[in-house]
Amino acid sequence: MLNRRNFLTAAVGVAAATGLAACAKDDGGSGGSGGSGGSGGDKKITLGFAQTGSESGWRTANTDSVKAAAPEAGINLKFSDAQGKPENQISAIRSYIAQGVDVIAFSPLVVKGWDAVLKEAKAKKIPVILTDRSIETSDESLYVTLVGSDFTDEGRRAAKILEKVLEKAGHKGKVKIAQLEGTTGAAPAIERAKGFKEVMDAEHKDDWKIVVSQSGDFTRAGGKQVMQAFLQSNPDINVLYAHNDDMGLGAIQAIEAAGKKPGKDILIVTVDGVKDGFAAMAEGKINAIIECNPLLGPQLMDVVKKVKNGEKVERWVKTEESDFMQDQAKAELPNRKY
Ligand code: GZL
Repeated sequence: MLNRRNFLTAAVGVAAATGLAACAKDDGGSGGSGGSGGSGGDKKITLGFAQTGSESGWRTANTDSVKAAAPEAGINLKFSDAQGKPENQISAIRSYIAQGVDVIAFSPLVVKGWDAVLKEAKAKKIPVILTDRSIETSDESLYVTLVGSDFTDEGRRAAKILEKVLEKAGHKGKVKIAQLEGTTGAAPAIERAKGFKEVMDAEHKDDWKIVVSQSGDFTRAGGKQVMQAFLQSNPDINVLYAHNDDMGLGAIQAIEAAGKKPGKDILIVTVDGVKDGFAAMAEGKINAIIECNPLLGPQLMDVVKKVKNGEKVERWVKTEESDFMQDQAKAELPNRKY
């Protein structure tokens, strides 16, 4: 969600927020965050983390990474699971504010609706870090930084790798694309669709068309259910672009139930790179995967310490990730950590 303009504005925001963190630290005895969470010096930092839920293999790996990295960094972690409900995330953040944690981090389920609760955190001088997903806000000082991927770039990469998949398959004729979108209103869903469309509009105006597009909510069940409907309404689909592996894996079940061959009759590109996605790709059922790294725990803890110590942090700590074609799947599968 951050473009060049936002980035510059945000740099100012960082100064303000970091200043907050710094002055929070300078509060000394009041526990830095204005609560019992821990003042400067050697007292353990307390981090309140509000997770989205457990909707996908990616999310499970992300949760495991955060939970493992906290003790390794000597950080006291309070963790909550919103079970897919933004209102639960807001309640969890309010609870962390009331407990006076030192830092709050969360993966916003959707981009809108966070200003009020983040203003409450700012009023208590508790710095907020976004992990994984970004938000839309008019006040850039409400969070210090985003630790996560560039989803728009992932969408562009998905379209570019689809060009290679079509060439490798010797595809001829029109490309009729079904798109399984992530959770409605979530940054990865908005941005993976946007990046894909950018490339399609610029380079494939005449030969590619997204004939149907709907949210499968990042789950296997959602992907299967929506793909069943796609196949009934658009039986001539020949490409599936799924915003995550889990929806792609659900869609594969629907494609096979319809008597079609996933990876052959319908070429499939997904995003994430979880083990099960690579296993399906090794079986020839997925044609390419755009990696989105969930192992954000260590980076997050490093940023938490810097923010707590009033150090300057980048406005966006981007994660490194690669892209994989089907012929790389077998060799890569043993390396997958999630
Ligand atoms: C992406 C993350 C998305 C994954 C899905 O960073 O927010 O949410 O792509 C997960 O698997 O559910």
